[in-house]
Amino acid sequence: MAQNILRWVSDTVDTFKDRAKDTIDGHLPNGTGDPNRKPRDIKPLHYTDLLPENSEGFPETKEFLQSVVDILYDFIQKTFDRNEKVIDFHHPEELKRVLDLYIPEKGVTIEQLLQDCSQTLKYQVRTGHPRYMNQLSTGLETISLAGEWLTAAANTNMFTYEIAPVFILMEAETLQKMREIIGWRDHGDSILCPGGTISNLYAALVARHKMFPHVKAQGLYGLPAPLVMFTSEYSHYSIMTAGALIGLGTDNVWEVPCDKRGRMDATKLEARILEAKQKGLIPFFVNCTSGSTVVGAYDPIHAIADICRRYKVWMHIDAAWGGGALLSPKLKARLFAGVERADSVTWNPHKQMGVLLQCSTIHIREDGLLMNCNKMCAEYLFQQDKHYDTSFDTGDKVIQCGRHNDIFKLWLLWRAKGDIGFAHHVEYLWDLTDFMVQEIKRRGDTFYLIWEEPECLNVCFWYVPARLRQTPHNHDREEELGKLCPTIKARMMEHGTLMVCYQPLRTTSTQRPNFFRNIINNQAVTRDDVRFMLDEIERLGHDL
Ligand code: ABU
Repeated sequence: MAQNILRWVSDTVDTFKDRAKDTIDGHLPNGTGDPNRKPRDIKPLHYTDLLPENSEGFPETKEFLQSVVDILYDFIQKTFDRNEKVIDFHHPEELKRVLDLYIPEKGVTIEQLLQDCSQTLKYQVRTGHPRYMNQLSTGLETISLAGEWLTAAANTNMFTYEIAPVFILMEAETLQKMREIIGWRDHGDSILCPGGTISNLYAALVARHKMFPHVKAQGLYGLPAPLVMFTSEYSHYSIMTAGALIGLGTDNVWEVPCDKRGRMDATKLEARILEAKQKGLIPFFVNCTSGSTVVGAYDPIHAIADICRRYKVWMHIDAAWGGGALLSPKLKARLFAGVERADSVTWNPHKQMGVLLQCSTIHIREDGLLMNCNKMCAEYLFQQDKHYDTSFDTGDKVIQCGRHNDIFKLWLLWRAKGDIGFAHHVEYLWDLTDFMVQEIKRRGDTFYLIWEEPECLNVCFWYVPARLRQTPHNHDREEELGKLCPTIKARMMEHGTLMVCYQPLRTTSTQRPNFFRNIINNQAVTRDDVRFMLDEIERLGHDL
């Protein structure tokens, strides 16, 4: 018995030795099966029949992925088809009944998985549809989509050159180009982030590190006085988030009133900075918004930069939304004069540049700050004695460890369009927005434009039903018009024909009830779509 066991162990060891030798010699395992073999019917198969579980399963794996891609093609085709709905809306409880979300004990078949993929896209909002104008990120750029597919297949992490050599170089090249557009030719540092909120958080972290580097080790305990940040009342809430996350508290993020067009009032900024100083607080950070989320306003860069310089305060520009205008020389001159004076800039290619989600960047004027602020020198990952130039390892600049590859879909789209194509891309959006404004004006008292000359792609308005058209425009009328927005929006979604966002705008100095904010940020949108959108709102709201 003991001898049998010994022989079995010895035979098994020999087998493994042979396999190891064959593998080294390149004989075994035998690749991924015969790629020319006709695949079996994949419907009844399971994941165990595909790679990586089945090393001979390449033909079936390919067949499965082809079937998924066919489902994606169908979704893409419907996305751009104006006869198809933007959304097949169901309330959550109803949708739960329609979908099969249960995760079973025993895995389902490939056929079921393909059905799951179809069902998932059937009920997904078509955010690339020319009648989807709901959010700041809309559209479906084909080239960027291809980039995202490739990225998923490469499935790498962006922390070291060691495991993402091509993508790391691509990222460095593209971010340098973006800094050059900002106006920082030979200096600065940047990184791709998981969204504008995180980009803005980096700005606040780095600004504080520049002023009080010892906070990194000692926390807030060593500060001589509380720090204060300033931002316009219409800025994005992520500045508040940054204040909370870096330990200042939202009470120490001071809002600055805006002028009638929604731009930060620079005189009031200065007054607020002086007020903070008088109270013994330390002003350290001003956020200047370029393209505010609801209004689409561009704060006055030069005026704010002068004040920041005077009081030695870090100047950040949140151009997460409005940054696309940097790509058009004429829009840049109009909206971004002085951008190079900023200490940091957030710019989200997943917004006006149409890059697939997510793709956000933060740019810092002073090189080395990002690294010094965030590095933790984890030796298991960022070994300094690697055989290549480790300055290409970006992972220690960031506050996350694992970082998604967001560069390829941006780089590929920029390669496709070139600078000229991107200038046309953003100018087309501005032209179409201008057309929308003219079209609203042409329709007389059917619509009420809140900002008559939008600076960005945000068009804010009310639909005015016949019964209110002769009423003088005052607070009561605005309240009444505001009440109609949720009903019209609900009808848009139930009919599935259109999606436009609505919201109130309430700050210390503004009390505006609900109104529509339309965003044209999709190359598929045409003048006819703009006309359709206004006609459709009239149709959906005429009886209210
Ligand atoms: N991060 C701001 C996005 C808001 C919007 O799409 O409306």
